[in-house]
Amino acid sequence: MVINRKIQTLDEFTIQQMRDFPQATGELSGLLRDIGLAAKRVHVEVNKAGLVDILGDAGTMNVQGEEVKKLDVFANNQFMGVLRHGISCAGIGSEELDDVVIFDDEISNQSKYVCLFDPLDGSSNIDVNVSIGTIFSIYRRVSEKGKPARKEDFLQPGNKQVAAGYVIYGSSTMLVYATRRGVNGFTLDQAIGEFTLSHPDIKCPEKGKIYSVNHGNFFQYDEKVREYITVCQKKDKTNGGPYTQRYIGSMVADVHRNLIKGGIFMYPGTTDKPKGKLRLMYECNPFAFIVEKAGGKATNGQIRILDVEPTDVHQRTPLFIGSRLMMDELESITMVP
Ligand code: P6P
Repeated sequence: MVINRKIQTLDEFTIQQMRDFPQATGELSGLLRDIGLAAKRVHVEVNKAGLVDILGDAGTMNVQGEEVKKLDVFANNQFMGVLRHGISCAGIGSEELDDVVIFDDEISNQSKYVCLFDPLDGSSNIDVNVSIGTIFSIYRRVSEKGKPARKEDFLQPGNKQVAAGYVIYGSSTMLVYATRRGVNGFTLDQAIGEFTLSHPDIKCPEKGKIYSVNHGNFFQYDEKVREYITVCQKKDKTNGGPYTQRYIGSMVADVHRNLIKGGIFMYPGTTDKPKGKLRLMYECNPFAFIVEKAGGKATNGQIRILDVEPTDVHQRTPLFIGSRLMMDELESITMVP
């Protein structure tokens, strides 16, 4: 009997990856499966969000008599819960947590990895039904296995990431993750309740025609950034200009679109916020890892995002990320002495 192997679930894919690497312990595969499980639970709640008024607003009791939590707190608790009770993670950092949480139990202390999360990025868009997402970053711990994880495990530069990914809760729910072996996308098949491989070996087009930036901050951007944005707007046969401007205001949605179609996303520093708005450790580093593995580039305007030495879990950074040739065009304007 021939088994239909065409539809490969996330679990089957991660197990296949493990079989291809006999020396692998399976911890990373297990960690990714845990994240997939939590993502499915968040998917269910996010898709009910429109009904929250019927079920009761966050902070109230719903019809089942349960306290309705804010969705980003709910998402944080789901990811923290599956990882704390799994066997592959020694602790997490999260946008929703003031400081890192070290799991410090016998099993977790034996784990090789720590994770950083933005559990529900763009959650302010939920009320207007705009796509939102979860972003995650995975590091091998540098502290001694067998003992509790330590703060330095979480403050490693992005070039030390073992894996990174995101979940986009949009027209469909997709989980995209990258390892050193490449970038793969899985779409949630609700008929079987599994993420199934839908976008194998994602490559970011080296050129695109979409630029994403918040024009409302235009006059607060550096002069060279404003010059590049003007280049994007000009008719020019040499670069295919003018480009199309698309800005959803949800990083996961904007960067995912550019990863698939080609494009550049910018959240520059402004006069009010010289470091920009986006967080290095659980927004910019994971996306920089993914986009670089797909053939694109990501900088803070001066250096590779992945080479920034972190000092705080919640530090912010300007971000320029996307198609290689568009990033080169940006740098030809903004990085000249
Ligand atoms: P602005 C959402 O709040 C977020 O953190 C990112 O997802 C998004 O790219 C950015 O902020 C949008 O910020 O200032 O343009 O509204």
